[in-house]
Amino acid sequence: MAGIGQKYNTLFYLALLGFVMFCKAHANVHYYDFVLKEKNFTKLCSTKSILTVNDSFPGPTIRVKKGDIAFVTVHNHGTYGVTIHWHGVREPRDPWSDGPENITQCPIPPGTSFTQKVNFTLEEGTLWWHAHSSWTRATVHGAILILPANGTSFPFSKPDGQHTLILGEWYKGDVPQIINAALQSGGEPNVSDAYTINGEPGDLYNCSRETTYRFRVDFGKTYLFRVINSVMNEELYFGIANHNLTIVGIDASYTKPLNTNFIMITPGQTMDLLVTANQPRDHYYVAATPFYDGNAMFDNSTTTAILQYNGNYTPSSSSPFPVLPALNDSATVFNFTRSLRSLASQDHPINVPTSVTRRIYMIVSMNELPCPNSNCSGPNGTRLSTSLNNISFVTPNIDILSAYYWNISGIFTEDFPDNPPFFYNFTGDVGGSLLFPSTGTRVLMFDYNETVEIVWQGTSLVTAENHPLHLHGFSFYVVGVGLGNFNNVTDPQSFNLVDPLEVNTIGLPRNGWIAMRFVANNPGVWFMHCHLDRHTSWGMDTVLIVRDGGTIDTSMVPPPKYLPPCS
Ligand SMILES: *[C@@H]1O[C@H](CO)[C@@H](O)[C@H](O)[C@H]1NC(C)=O
Ligand SMILES: *[C@@H]1O[C@H](CO)[C@@H](O)[C@H](O)[C@H]1NC(C)=O
Ligand SMILES: *[C@@H]1O[C@H](CO)[C@@H](O)[C@H](O)[C@H]1NC(C)=O
Ligand SMILES: *[C@@H]1O[C@H](CO)[C@@H](O)[C@H](O)[C@H]1NC(C)=O
Ligand SMILES: *[C@@H]1O[C@H](CO)[C@@H](O)[C@H](O)[C@H]1NC(C)=O
Ligand SMILES: *[C@@H]1O[C@H](CO)[C@@H](O)[C@H](O)[C@H]1NC(C)=O
Ligand SMILES: *[C@@H]1O[C@H](CO)[C@@H](O)[C@H](O)[C@H]1NC(C)=O
Ligand SMILES: *[C@@H]1O[C@H](CO)[C@@H](O)[C@H](O)[C@H]1NC(C)=O
Ligand SMILES: *[C@@H]1O[C@H](CO)[C@@H](O)[C@H](O)[C@H]1NC(C)=O
Ligand SMILES: *[C@@H]1O[C@H](CO)[C@@H](O)[C@H](O)[C@H]1NC(C)=O
Ligand SMILES: *[C@@H]1O[C@H](CO)[C@@H](O)[C@H](O)[C@H]1NC(C)=O
Ligand SMILES: *[C@@H]1O[C@H](CO)[C@@H](O)[C@H](O)[C@H]1NC(C)=O
Ligand SMILES: [Cu+2]
Repeated sequence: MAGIGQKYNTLFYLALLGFVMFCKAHANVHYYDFVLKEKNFTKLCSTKSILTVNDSFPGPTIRVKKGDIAFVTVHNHGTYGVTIHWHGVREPRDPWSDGPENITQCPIPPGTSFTQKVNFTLEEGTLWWHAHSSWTRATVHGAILILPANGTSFPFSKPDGQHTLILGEWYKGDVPQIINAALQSGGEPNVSDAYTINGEPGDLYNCSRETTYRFRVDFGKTYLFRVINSVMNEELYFGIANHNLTIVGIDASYTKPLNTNFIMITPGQTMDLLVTANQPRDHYYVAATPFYDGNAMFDNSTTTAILQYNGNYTPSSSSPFPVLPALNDSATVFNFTRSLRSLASQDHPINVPTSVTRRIYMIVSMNELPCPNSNCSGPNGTRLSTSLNNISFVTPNIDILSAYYWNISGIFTEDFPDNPPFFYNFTGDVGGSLLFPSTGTRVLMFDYNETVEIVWQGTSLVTAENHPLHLHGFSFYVVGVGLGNFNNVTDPQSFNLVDPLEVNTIGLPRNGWIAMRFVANNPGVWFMHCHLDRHTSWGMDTVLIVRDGGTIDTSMVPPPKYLPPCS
């Protein structure tokens, strides 16, 4: 008997070993070192030192396959503390590696290093990484390309080539100083001096013609363009002259192909586009310019690159330019957002919750805070502010994750409300005392596995405008989008539960609403915020805490041995 038992034991362990090796074979591990340091760049006729990763702007690309793991060690050779975030990577059960400053970790002090584990099990497509401290992400960001796992392929014909296209911007001033000055004055921060494509402003600005970025293509071939909007404060239109764009993925989730001649991409979003080089051999402008429907200050310039066909020919004396919608064409953008659908195929199924156990209605507002002597630079001498459910978020000095894990009291309260404190005509002609929010560090608590619906409702306080809302730790389904006030009886009747878009960031229409759903099955501490950084800085943020589910597989992993200290 013992012999048979031993034999079975041996077989069992051999099978287990085989299984472990099989798993190992399918999870490649990558190691990256990111060296944060200052580097001088000359753009727009002047030289300026910016914080970079490895001297490059944009920073290095992370290239993995679905199922891989990356360990990234950030070495801070700069002069102030910084954190890095893996935007759109859900990091199952592991908020310790997510990165937002004082939400999941304190900043990495100069002269020290911190290693984060990035788990690419759930996403496939294009994402990006960026600093998540003050406004350092303006120069500290790069692409993440997650290719299909071995033995699988794109849900479309394999493209002949790929191009990564990062929309960024250039500030002549020092970026952290710009937001610090605005927070002191209470007014608006200075806007950028140029937008950029892969770090280059293009030839519509002074002193940048020679360095304009060129995407080279062969006639007849089809390219996958992976577009990332890393801009701080503006949503952008993007197009390529005389060429159609076919959207096939957004935020590392495949979509039904949508043929269009422009896209509107918000800060935080990524879009994968197929472009066929089917036009006469020539040079064609690639351009991005803002979509803005509010009334704050913004950078109203246009960045360009060139789509350049290979071959021997004389290019036209003036290259064709893309036709993009008007600056404030909210109606066209609304239609665009509504036209996007997830692929929802057998190979790429969706899993949208059909019943909801937790309904949250959240108003998204611009606000004002009173200023002593009414001499701040905001409207009527106030200080500009923002809020979610009328609470302007106050960032603590100890990260919320540590405070939650080690039961440190006095850092946050677990009472972010599921509804606005009072109802009014959110999109009406409102003002007065409604302009002034409360302040606090109040978080939303969830039990493991709750099925959640959040309706984000824009308001017209101070200035109504589109807000790109972003959630860490999850992707969510956009089941409804509309204008005016959300009607909780009639609007749910037209929700799309068949093929809703699955994203991590979505533009909430000006004076409109978005209904989104997800399952709270990722235990941890997750930041939710507007991806316009001035709004984040003013308090358009909150935190979701998902409690452990009672088993190891449904609980947060333990903290790493070393975490950057809070001071
Ligand atoms: C995928 O295939 C490549 C090339 O054959 C190999 O180097 C790699 O280890 C494989 N990756 C996984 C995760 O199996
Ligand atoms: C960054 O630079 C360091 C030191 O020069 C190097 O070891 C590392 O491989 C570089 N990282 C990337 C992602 O290129
Ligand atoms: C950038 O250039 C300035 C002026 O030329 C110089 O003082 C500074 O040391 C340089 N900084 C770096 C990081 O190279
Ligand atoms: C990555 O996430 C998957 C899915 O949750 C999990 O099974 C796996 O253990 C994680 N890998 C690592 C190295 O943490
Ligand atoms: C763009 O798409 C439209 C509509 O499908 C089509 O008629 C047109 O030929 C396409 N243009 C190019 C340049 O492919
Ligand atoms: C933005 O620039 C365009 C031209 O590039 C101009 O027509 C428009 O009036 C400007 N809009 C604002 C609000 O400055
Ligand atoms: C709405 O978007 C769809 C898909 O892009 C497009 O075909 C249609 O022309 C748009 N309609 C309007 C009124 O813009
Ligand atoms: C984060 O906390 C540190 C102290 O641990 C503090 O110096 C820093 O200003 C805080 N950051 C923010 C954005 O509040
Ligand atoms: C809310 O205000 C808007 C704009 O003034 C108005 O069109 C709408 O009728 C109002 N809605 C209600 C329910 O009063
Ligand atoms: C979470 O929900 C899934 C799907 O309904 C279910 O299979 C699982 O058992 C639930 N887990 C817990 C811990 O409740
Ligand atoms: C500024 O004050 C005026 C007069 O009290 C008021 O009508 C207006 O709504 C205020 N505007 C803002 C944006 O606070
Ligand atoms: C529906 O909205 C009304 C206000 O318009 C609110 O009083 C009511 O509580 C809401 N019902 C639900 C189920 O959220
Ligand atoms: Cu916003």
